[in-house]
Amino acid sequence: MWKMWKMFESWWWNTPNTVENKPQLLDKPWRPVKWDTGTKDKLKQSVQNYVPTKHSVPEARILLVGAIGAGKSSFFNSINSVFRGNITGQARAGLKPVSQTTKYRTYQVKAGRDGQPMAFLLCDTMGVEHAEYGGLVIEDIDSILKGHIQDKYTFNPRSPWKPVDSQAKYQLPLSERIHCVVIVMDTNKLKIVPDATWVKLRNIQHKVESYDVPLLVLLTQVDKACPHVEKDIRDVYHSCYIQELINKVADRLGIPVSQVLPVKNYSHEIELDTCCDVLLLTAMQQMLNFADNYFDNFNNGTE
Ligand SMILES: Nc1nc2c(ncn2[C@@H]2O[C@H](COP(=O)(O)OP(=O)(O)OP(=O)(O)O)[C@@H](O)[C@H]2O)c(=O)[nH]1
Ligand SMILES: [Mg+2]
Repeated sequence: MWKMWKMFESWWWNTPNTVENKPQLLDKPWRPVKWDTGTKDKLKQSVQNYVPTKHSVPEARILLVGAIGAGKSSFFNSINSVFRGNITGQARAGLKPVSQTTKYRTYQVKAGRDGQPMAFLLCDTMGVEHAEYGGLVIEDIDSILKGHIQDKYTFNPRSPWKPVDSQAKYQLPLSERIHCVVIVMDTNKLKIVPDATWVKLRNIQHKVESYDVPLLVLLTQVDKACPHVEKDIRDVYHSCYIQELINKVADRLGIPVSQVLPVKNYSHEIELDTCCDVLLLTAMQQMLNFADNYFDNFNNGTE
């Protein structure tokens, strides 16, 4: 039975529904987006004005997790770039056989070069690997979610963070815990994610759900996944292929399609692009909305 299921799963992933396997374009986008500077400015302002709905929490903590090279660090760099007004590279990004990011980083983003830090942190992690003792391990995810792991902590997959006795007894305040988790996935590699990595991602998902923390999926590198989108990012919601991948990821993780957000991070560019910014800011806005949904659970006087 298990073997048959695996065969079906492999067929399902590898068979595009598109005619002659060529990515086709829909006449009407399945998610309407306005790609003008007015939309970008409105989104920017909204993210800039964001204040968590829970007064005891000064900033929403958004955790980025996912396989090596998925684009976690690049997403922070991209959001930082949008607000800085030029391309930035504070977080080291790049493709390596092992995770480029080895430290836990809780990045602030300022509203402009000389602006104030905004009311959210993007928490970047080491990549998840398929090898049993490689990459970010579930024990460390648990400690991050609870707020125990501090900025600049160096991950050691063979020796996850351990609380000292007094730390184990007490729950940290809501402000120090994670308020929204984002699984970052490279759109191009979805079909070749090893089973062992899927198992790890599902374990992370179950852990996150067990703490009632909202979960989103960020599909990066959509530019490389579809030639139409590579030519014009505005075709992202016209591309049948991207739509199909989004549906499949949502299905596979058992989450609504609305919780899967495609983006193109800045990678080789030296200038910002309004359309890329619109997608990036829409994703950022959704992360903050979801963090607020988490705070809603505590608004009856608890915490
Ligand atoms: N074309 C394109 N390249 C991207 C995009 N996002 C990331 N990249 C590239 O993909 C590579 C990996 O990106 P990173 O941001 O380092 O990925 P990561 O998830 O932080 O990886 P680890 O820290 O190793 O786990 C880099 O070379 C990026 O420039 C994207 O949306 N489009
Ligand atoms: Mg990284």
